[in-house]
Amino acid sequence: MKLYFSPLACSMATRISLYDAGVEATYVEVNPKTKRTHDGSDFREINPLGLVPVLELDDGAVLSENAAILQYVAERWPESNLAPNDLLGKTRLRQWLCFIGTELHKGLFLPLLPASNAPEGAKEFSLQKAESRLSFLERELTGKEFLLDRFSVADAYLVTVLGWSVVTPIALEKWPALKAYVERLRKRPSVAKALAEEFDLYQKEIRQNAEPAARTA
Ligand SMILES: N[C@@H](CCC(=O)N[C@@H](CS)C(=O)NCC(=O)O)C(=O)O
Repeated sequence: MKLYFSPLACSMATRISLYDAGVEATYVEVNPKTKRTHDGSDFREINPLGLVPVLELDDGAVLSENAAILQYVAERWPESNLAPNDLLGKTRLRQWLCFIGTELHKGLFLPLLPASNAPEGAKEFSLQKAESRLSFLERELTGKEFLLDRFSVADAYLVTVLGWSVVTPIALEKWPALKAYVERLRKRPSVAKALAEEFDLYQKEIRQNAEPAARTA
């Protein structure tokens, strides 16, 4: 199984989940600027959209989209307890994955990332959503360790996306439960390992692309 990823991108959620589940995989880095892997292959032949994550299974099946891949990992290795088993719990998990993917990842953070080519108006429009989206999340996470009653793939996605705030005008200090959540989750071994590894790769990628900017998400 291969995970196509770019350092510190949303694909880190799958790396965290695989580490948490103790599942072996091959990690194939995609340069977000050139869309090439280390061996020079064009990643767009794997995903024509050029977007990570992509999970390629041993039988050659290619999976894309964070929410789908994360649920695949959780359901393929149920002993990892990365997702609930009951209908309501599964629905709550999907609710969070959709919220993170649409309201936070694409709707809020994407246009604000340094490498985004979103026009100023789009940045301003996104920033206006920060208050409602993050205050909602702040209320949901106050007094809770995780989004659900235990660590799940949704937490792997959320800690990845909230981590991008440092390169945006969003200061998490305004939402103390979110700040504490990120700090707490980053101490989890799977998160700490993924973050340390990808941070190093990210710095190399910046040097390689010769531009001090974060990726376009
Ligand atoms: N809808 C996709 C979006 C994935 C996505 O935005 N990936 C970003 C990294 S966080 C990416 O590959 N960006 C490269 C680009 O936009 O060219 C999903 O949820 O998986």
